[in-house]
Amino acid sequence: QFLQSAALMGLAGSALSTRAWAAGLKPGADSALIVVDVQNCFVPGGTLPVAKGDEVVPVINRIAAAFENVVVTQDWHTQGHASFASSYEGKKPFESTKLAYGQQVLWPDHCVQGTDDAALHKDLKVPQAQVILRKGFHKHVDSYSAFEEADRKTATGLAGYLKARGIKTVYVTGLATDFCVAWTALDARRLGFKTYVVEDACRAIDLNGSLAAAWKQMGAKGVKRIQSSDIELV
Ligand code: VGL
Ligand code: ZN
Repeated sequence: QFLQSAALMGLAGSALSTRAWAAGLKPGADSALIVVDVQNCFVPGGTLPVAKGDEVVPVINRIAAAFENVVVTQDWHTQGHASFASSYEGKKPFESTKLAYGQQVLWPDHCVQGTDDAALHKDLKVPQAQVILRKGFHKHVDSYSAFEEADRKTATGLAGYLKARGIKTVYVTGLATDFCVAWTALDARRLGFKTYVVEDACRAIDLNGSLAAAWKQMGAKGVKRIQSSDIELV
């Protein structure tokens, strides 16, 4: 009897340890979930739809239960924004151009302030969210990152907010993996936060290999790639 159950436990133990190295992550009071740009513009039917972007919603709703601290972001552009192809003669969406602060991908008009397109997805359920941070509202500067605008000078204030709240670890989710999620995660790491990206709680645009490049860069900079099943739900 004893030997039999010991053998069973051994088997179960090794099966578990080979299955998920990161399993059992327990976000505490010093962790925050960052929900990036889960807005109508970025799901099918929106102005800059990310393939299967709506699929992140149930995953985020499920893991949010494990977090006391939640930050939600919204891409929040002016009309005629510098990131819109329509702002330039002869430019088409998904081309790029050189702006004062560097190379800028040009997008279809999207997430214009106050429009239904810029509203959060109606099924996103994170009632405990404490801050909704809007970004990209300076007409001449884009902001993929929730921490710092594309000029790499203008802070959004999120790092100060999180540090003042005692947050040490962030879990980044949302849209799109290879743009706003990746830039947010890279800045979080650079600014001293332990940083996880929850892969199945994100979907990507994948423009000219941007998804593989984003994972490569995040890996090199110490951003950890996890799955929602690695987080212990209470
Ligand atoms: C995003 C492109 C343009 C994003 C925002 O949320 O990833 N991508 N604006
Ligand atoms: Zn944008």
